[in-house]
Amino acid sequence: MTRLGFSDTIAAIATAPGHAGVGIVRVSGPGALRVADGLFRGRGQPSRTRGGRFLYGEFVAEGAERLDDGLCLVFRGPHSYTGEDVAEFQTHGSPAVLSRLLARALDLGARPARPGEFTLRAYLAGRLDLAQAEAVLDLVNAGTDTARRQAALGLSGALGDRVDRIAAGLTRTLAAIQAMLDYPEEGVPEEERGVPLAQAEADLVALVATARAGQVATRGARLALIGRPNAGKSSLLNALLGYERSIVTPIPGTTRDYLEAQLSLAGVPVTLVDTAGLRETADEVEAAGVRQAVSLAQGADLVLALEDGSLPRESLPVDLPPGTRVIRVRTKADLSAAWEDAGARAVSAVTGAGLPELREAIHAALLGDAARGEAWLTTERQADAARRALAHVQAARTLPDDLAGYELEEALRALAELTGRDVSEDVVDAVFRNFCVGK
Ligand SMILES: Nc1nc2c(ncn2[C@@H]2O[C@H](COP(=O)(O)OP(=O)(O)OP(=O)(O)O)[C@@H](O)[C@H]2O)c(=O)[nH]1
Ligand SMILES: [Mg+2]
Repeated sequence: MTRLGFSDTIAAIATAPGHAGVGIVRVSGPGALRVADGLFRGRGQPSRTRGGRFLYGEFVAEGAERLDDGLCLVFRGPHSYTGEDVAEFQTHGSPAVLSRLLARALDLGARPARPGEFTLRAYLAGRLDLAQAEAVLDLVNAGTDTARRQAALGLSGALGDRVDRIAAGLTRTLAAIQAMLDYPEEGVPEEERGVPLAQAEADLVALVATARAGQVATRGARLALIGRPNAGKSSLLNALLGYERSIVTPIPGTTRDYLEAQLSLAGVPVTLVDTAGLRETADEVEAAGVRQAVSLAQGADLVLALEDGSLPRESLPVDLPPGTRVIRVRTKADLSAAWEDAGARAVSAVTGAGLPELREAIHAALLGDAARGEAWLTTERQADAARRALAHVQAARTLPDDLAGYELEEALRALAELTGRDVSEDVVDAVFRNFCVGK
């Protein structure tokens, strides 16, 4: 990495745009405390204050114009978020005050920070690994408790630890293989190769399985309700939401345009999508709705396939891509059942019977493979690296020692990418591009 040892000092408004009780301008870099000296007047001088302290006083612009009063927090590198000297100015949360304060900091020699640049500096200073930096972003964006919990785990370094444990096992096996390459007639003993590699494979399979849950927890899931006309899709959507969002009538073909509604299912943000009933139709408008329904189902994280339980069963006229997760639902369970199927959950939108179980089944289908309390993969970048590591370990298990050694080196490289110890600048840039300015 070529960007270590920054000579420039960066500044940004760290709080969200708009009016609030408190607003924060953050400055980091070798000149941070000099900038603070230039715009803060209080009982002490920031550059003469010990790290981890705060001063009360006022912020002044050029010509000694008083902008606001507030706090100046002083952090000294390496004991700061970025690892550099950092000053944070807490004022009243007024966009007018904050923009003047930032302008003054720039006058005094700071430059505007790019998105995520504070966290980038923390990463480059070795204070966070790349997975932790991504967890910072996940935490900032967390809208639900599940997302917050996973981000906090990621930020604690739990994901890096989990990956490091796997890497440590692979490294030991690689060392054993390399030590034996000079004595090929002996071969690496099973307990130093076969056994640990089987363990590493199992650990990686479990890790890869968390990717789906991690992405669902942080970004939410799309859940499409499909079925024939009058199957009860709109009624079930309303029942899950607890209010009348979608129009329900006894006329088949009521829903045409699809419709979305947000729901939090035990801390997971879910977008429910109600769709037009699937059938052959000469009505051009309805046919367009049916085409949309099929593509919505194909793009959903989970499909609820509804069939009317009060009528003879007919198969669903739709092909879903292999691997699509489907929960089958037998609707109208308050009426006498025309068919039974252990694979379909009986639900009544009228009485609410079966709804709690359906909610649980949805939650389990979305998060099922990942255990609570463990660090999950939360970005596609992480998932991709973990999948590649798994493929190399699987290859290594089947190959002779010399070739297995090569595969293990590749697996270790993929794991190092996951935690960001071995990544190109492009990857790092791509990660931090998603951040907001000031973080
Ligand atoms: N008894 C009973 N009737 C239901 C239930 N769910 C839906 N219905 C009735 O079934 C009819 C169709 O319900 P909708 O929710 O509009 O069905 P849909 O699948 O959205 O239909 P389209 O939008 O036309 O595709 C309405 O008359 C509902 O009152 C249920 O659980 N029990
Ligand atoms: Mg409908």
